[in-house]
Amino acid sequence: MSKTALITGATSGIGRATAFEFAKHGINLILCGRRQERLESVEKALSKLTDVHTLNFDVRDNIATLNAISNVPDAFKQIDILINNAGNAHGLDPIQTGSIDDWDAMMDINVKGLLYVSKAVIPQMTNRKSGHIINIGSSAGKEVYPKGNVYCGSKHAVLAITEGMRIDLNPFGIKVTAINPGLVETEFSKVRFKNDPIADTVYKGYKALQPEDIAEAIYFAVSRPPHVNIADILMFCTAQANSTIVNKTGN
Ligand code: NDP
Ligand code: 8X3
Repeated sequence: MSKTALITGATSGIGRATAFEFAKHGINLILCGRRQERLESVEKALSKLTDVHTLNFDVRDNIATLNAISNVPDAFKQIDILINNAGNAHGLDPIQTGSIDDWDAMMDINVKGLLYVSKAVIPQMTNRKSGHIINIGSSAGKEVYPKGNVYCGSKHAVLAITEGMRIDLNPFGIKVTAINPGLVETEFSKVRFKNDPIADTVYKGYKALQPEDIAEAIYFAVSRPPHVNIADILMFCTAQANSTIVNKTGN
């Protein structure tokens, strides 16, 4: 029987690429996001390959999250794989001048949103004693960089929560994985810099990771045999050595 995956943030970037990768392998999909027209276009593209259901909710809204996930059609009720991917950086400012709205957005979406979605999905996994949760962390969850303060804090929290999940869900045989990319060319910088043209310079002068590179690593993790759990992957493009060293002397 085909597995079903719920992917948050499936309207763009890493989540969207993961939806395409999973569809190639016949995994049924529950695709989540807030931009309805994007949800519809991904559904249209992928429903030729697999069964797709879309859910439009904001992960910051605990009640909307629980309602949406509880009310999926019967054919999608068993969620085997949860990809907690929705998230962004908002702003890149020193701590002394950072915006409280940006801080709220990052903690509410990247941390609390991940918890709300997990809370809605985990009970059925513990009941069945099976499942796989993949949290999209970041190299920013392993290393703090200048002006990264709260975004890095949110991703450090994602990694701590991932480890906590792996411990608490161990008796239930549930796999828990963190995938931690460095720079990936998505809409991430457009969101971080609020559509300022500076976003266009972030991926210039080198070849950044592409969302499909992360999607392949995610599929690798979910396609291991039952006794293998990929606990943690840190991925950089070749030009990136760590959070602050990127060789931008290419084209
Ligand atoms: P994108 O901006 O391309 O995608 C972000 C996704 O998150 C969108 O689908 C968006 O959907 C969704 N999202 C954002 N806010 C909310 C919300 N409040 N409720 C529901 N969905 C939301 O960025 P990426 O693909 O790059 O980011 C995906 C994840 O990868 C994030 O967790 C990010 O921190 C992480 N990451 C990114 C890296 C990068 O360099 N790009 C590197 C390391 C980690 P919609 O707007 O339709 O709701
Ligand atoms: C995204 C990568 O370096 O912009 O998590 O924080 S970085």
